[in-house]
Amino acid sequence: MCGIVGAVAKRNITPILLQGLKRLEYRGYDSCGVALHVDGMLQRSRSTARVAELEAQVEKSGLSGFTGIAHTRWATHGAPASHNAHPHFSRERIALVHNGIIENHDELRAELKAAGYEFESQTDTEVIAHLVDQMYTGDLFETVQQAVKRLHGAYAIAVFCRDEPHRVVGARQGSPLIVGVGDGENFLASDAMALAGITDQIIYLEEGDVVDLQLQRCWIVDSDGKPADRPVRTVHAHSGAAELGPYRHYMQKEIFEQPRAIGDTLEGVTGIMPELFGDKAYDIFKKIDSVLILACGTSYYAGLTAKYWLESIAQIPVNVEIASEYRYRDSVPNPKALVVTISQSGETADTLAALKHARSMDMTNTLTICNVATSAMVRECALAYITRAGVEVGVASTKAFTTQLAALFLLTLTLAQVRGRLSEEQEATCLKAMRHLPVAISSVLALEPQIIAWAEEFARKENALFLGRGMHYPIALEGALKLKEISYIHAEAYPAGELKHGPLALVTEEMPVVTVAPNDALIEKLKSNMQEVRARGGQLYVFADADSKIASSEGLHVIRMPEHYGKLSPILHVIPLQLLAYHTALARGTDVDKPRNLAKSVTVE
Ligand code: HGA
Repeated sequence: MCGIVGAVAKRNITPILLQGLKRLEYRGYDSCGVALHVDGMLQRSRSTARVAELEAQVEKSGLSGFTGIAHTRWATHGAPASHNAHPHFSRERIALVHNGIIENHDELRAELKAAGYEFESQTDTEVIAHLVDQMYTGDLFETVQQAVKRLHGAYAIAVFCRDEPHRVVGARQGSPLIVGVGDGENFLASDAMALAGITDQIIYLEEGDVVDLQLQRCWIVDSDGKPADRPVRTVHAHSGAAELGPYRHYMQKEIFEQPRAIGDTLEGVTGIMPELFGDKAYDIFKKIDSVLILACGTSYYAGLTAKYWLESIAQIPVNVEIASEYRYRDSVPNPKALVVTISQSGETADTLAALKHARSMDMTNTLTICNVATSAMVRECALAYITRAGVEVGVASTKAFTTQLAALFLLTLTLAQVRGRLSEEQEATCLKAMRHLPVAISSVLALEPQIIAWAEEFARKENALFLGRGMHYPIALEGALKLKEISYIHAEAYPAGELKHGPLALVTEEMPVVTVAPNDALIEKLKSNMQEVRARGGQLYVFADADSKIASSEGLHVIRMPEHYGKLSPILHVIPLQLLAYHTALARGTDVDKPRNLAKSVTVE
């Protein structure tokens, strides 16, 4: 979601800005643009198509320069149209890009209109551009420091001025922004990946920081205007998304990468040791009395699955909360809780805010599970476990989810051990099962041809129900989310026991009901729920374990998974649901990797 790149150099920076935008494309966007300082003037090019189109447009116009900014936009205020695309200009003097939401934009717009400013867009961003122009003192760095004090909400901005060539000013509050330090040139970007191959010397700006980028200067002040000494880190970012190889879409590739991703995530786990989560992990794990998991979307479902594991294996009470709810509701803080945030990018705005909210209430035992070692969440938490899924390009998360589950299972075992609830024998059995996961997943992936046949049927439907029980209920939720995200079929998930309390009213012969049916202690209960569906003519599509004795019959379609995989079974059972969503979307001809209205790292509230 939204990408920012900025540069000040002695060479033409247009290719650097466009290349940076391409590397940020995986985050999802609906329009893009670039602005440069050209012969004492501001010039820009914007497009509602892909960055490649923008590149062609820029090439045609011959746009080039030494100072500039670029942006991929995921619209929050104003339609995805070229007049709303960034960069925004103010009076041909200020050029600005922004990631985030300015909450007091209405008030500022009214004030600026009264002062004679004309608005070309419906965005909240244009307000900042005019505000900077209105407050301009002749020194952009000084002006931006004052201007951001008027903003309420979240922002990462990059701005330059016609009258100050070789200067770009950046600021962040609630949205990510990094500085890339070069040799006689300096850069800004939403993440280090955008600058891969340009510089690996990265400074992570902190909340409230404002940075002055010039050719030989990279000067940062904090929110009080005091010089801020931020460390320069060497970051070896991958140079963008990997090749597609034999796959048609990144989502398909990422589904098939799961054996490798899980193997990498658990590599180095030779035993259950708190240190896997950080130096202070043992001390923190020893003193906690409960776990509070904060997350959004798919990561929230990973958290829900972990609740079943943690309570049954580690016997510790767990609450799982949707981050955007937790951050705004009155809750009773428990300083003895372990606060666990889960996020693929480690930058998810709601989760980050929920973490800060928890900390502001003295909940300082914090752990994050995330896929980006340099992310804000890792920096903000006392402990971290980095999943090693690799870059996930598809907007619909797959390998990030299963690697989160692997990390959460490891956390469960670790807490169980610290609490004296894990025998050596159990530890050995669990470790063996974890090590075997890549092979077990591969055998589930081999079911793809059978799932494709089901997907042909699903493609003709407009609604679907997903059922699961126990720790497979969150897996049903994830399956329904995958299907709606990329195929746009309305799908809902229920704990199977809830059917009779309402959703059964929806069941007709037209309603496919996907059932996650592992051969666990609840299988007989689940079979009864399936009968309830069949009795109303519903079509059952059941993913059953090989040993669960459920056979296909009229209206009951069965795909057999490998034998029951015990507590780790959710990791296997989500995989056919990912494939079902993928192939259904493919059959419906949707844009699988970039579903409408959605973006990847969700850095706005
Ligand atoms: N609110 C601004 C920027 C949105 C954003 O961060 N996109 O990723 C807009 O709507 O243009």
